[in-house]
This record gives sequence, structure tokens and C-alpha cells, in this order.
Amino acid sequence: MSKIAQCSTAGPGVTRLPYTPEHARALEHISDWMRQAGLTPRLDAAATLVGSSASAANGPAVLIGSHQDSVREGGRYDGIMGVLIGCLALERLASEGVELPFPVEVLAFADEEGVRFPTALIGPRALSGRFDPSVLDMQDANSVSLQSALSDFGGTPEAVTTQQRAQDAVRAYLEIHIEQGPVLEQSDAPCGIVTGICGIERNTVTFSGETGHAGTVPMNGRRDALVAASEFITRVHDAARQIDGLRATVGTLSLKPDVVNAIPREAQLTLEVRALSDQVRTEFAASAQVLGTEIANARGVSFAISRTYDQAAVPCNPDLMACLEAAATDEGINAPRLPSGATHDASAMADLCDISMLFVRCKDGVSHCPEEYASDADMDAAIRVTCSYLRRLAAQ
Ligand code: HGY
Ligand code: MN
Ligand code: MN
Ligand code: MN
Repeated sequence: MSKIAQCSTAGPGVTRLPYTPEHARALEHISDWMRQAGLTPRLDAAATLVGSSASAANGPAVLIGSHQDSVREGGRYDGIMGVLIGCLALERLASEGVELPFPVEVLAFADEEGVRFPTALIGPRALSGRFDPSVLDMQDANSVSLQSALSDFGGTPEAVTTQQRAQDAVRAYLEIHIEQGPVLEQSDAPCGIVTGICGIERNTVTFSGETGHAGTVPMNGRRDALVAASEFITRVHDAARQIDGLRATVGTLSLKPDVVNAIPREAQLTLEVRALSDQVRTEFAASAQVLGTEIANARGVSFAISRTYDQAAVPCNPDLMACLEAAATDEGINAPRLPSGATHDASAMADLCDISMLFVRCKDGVSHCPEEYASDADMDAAIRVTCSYLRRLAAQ
């Protein structure tokens, strides 16, 4: 779909972080998509691009959205495809002369991935009233604060903390997103109905030992932080494999002094845990803390863990799921139901309104990489399902 390619960036893959020139360029294209869909685009205080329908219809609005940002060297479809499909569905309904009896908005959220700053979901949290102003002090790798980055896009702390939507002004939120997994491909289905979105927590884990000359310090008696961290990583991984549906990932690891001929005195890693059950997730994280302490004691190093991020699991609304399912049937599509292991903007929009998600099949189930791909045919299926879904909501 050439429109998706409009928002590509210098390769490999796509790197479009929030509040960057790449973000600004994407906003220009997304604004065009919105205008072609009969929407009026405006940037809100969290730099969410909001495309509002001009219809005279009043009453609670139906919101359709996803995120414009990507991970580093990510894929072309994650997030932004959902914004495009929302626009194309409204454009198609308008071309068929369909006047929806409720206001509709398409939202392009600035930051869902949480790659540039150690926080995420700024846009949905500003709309739901759950925005924590303290995150404005968080800095990126270049010591640029979120507040300063946001101000480049016209956002101010006052405005971003006061743009909460009234719950009775919003009827529902729909997010269309690539599955980022293999289930739809295995089911030979172009689309799927999401039942719920996993909760997620991120922890910073630090093992601290003693450095020394790699050539002169005997092996016995070393207090090597990396060796302890390595045992922790392996045992946490093996423990997670025993729990159905739980995902535990150590995605980053940094060492000090991080030189080839010195024993690591510090190993700092991030442990991310996800599950559809918040209880399973928090119990696993607690067991990882016990394990870390046990390993540290056995290896004469110290262990510290601190939670830096968490987001509760959220169910999708059963009535909206049924409406999506019926819409898929209208289009001759048998859309399986499946949970989302990835988190989404919808996770935070659930604090504002009822949510539903439509997954689109992606090739080999891969995402967050340049190979990420969704076919035009499957995206067109999602456009058709979205049109039928909106028609069904209009008929209720
Ligand atoms: O990490 C996630 O699940 C999402 O892709 N940001
Ligand atoms: Mn995403
Ligand atoms: Mn993603
Ligand atoms: Mn999302």
C-alpha cells in the first residue's frame, strides 16, 4: 500500500520516534489521509493528531486510532497501518454516501513504543486523565526531556494534563493493528478479533560485584556481576517457559566497566514480564526477585530490582467484539478470537471507554523488524470489516 510507504524513513526498516523530524513528516502525510477521509486534523497537547468528522451528528464519538511511532529499525505497519485503515474506511463510507449518526475521530498517537523515553502511551493517558506529569522530566539518551521534546510540537505541561475527555463523550475505541504473531497465518485468516491485551511490567535489575584485572585475579573468589546476571537470565527464562501464556524477556544488558580485560563489577539488565493475568505476572516478578537474591548471595554480589513501568491487562468489550465478529461475517471473513501479547494504545484507552481491536495477519508473524509485512488484500479486508463495524454501530 503506497500510502504506508509515504511514512517510511531512512533504513534499515523504519525508525520514527516521537517528537522527531520523522514524526513531523509523518504528520503531514497522515493529515492528508485524514482530509481525504473528510476529517479535520488538529494536533492536541500530547501531539496526538486528531482527525474529527465534520458531521452534524452529536452524541458520544467513536474513536479509531493507533500510534505513529515505531521501534528502532522497525516495521512499516506497526501502529500507523491502523491510522491509515481508519481513514480509508471512513473515506470508503463517505464515497458510498453513508452518513454516520455519531461523530468519528481518527487518532494518530505520538508515542506507544516507549523507545525514546522510558514511558509510553502519553496520548491515550492524556485523553483518559491518567497522564502522570512527572514523566515530563524523563530524558532520552541525549538528555532531552520529554517536556522539551513535546514543546517542539506545541505541547505544554498545563495543556497535556488538562485535555481529559469526558467518558460520556466517547462511545468506543477501535484499534486496528497487525497481529505481530503467527496465529492468523496459522488459521489462514486475514483478520482476528482481540479478546484482551496482556498486562506488562518492566524492571531494572542490577547485580553489583567487584572489578579487577582479568589476568591477575584468580577465578576462585571473584565477585563477577555478569556471571551472576547470566545465571539469573537463564533461570528466569527457563521458569517462564513453564507458565502458559507468560512472557519474560531480558531485552537490554549493560556492563561496567565494560572492557575486555576487567571483571564486570556491575551488570544492569531490564526484565520485562507480560501476561493476560495481572496476578500471574506480579507473582512471577516476585519469584524473580527471590531468585535474584538467592543467586547474588551464592555468588557474593549484591542484587537490586526496581519496577520502572507497569500497565494492567485489559479485556476487550464483549459487545464490541461481537459487533466486530458480525462485521467480519458480513464480509465473508471467519475471524478467530485471540489475545494480544503485545500492548497497544487500546490498553490505556480502556481507562476512558470500551475498547475493541481488530488484528490483521502479518507475514511469518514477525514485527518490530524491517521484514514486517501485511498484504494489501488483508488490509483491504480490514477496511471492509471496519466499514461494516461502523455501519452496525450506526444501526444500534
Ligand atoms: O511492546 C509492545 O508490546 C508494543 O509493541 N509497544
Ligand atoms: Mn503497535
Ligand atoms: Mn510495536
Ligand atoms: Mn497500539
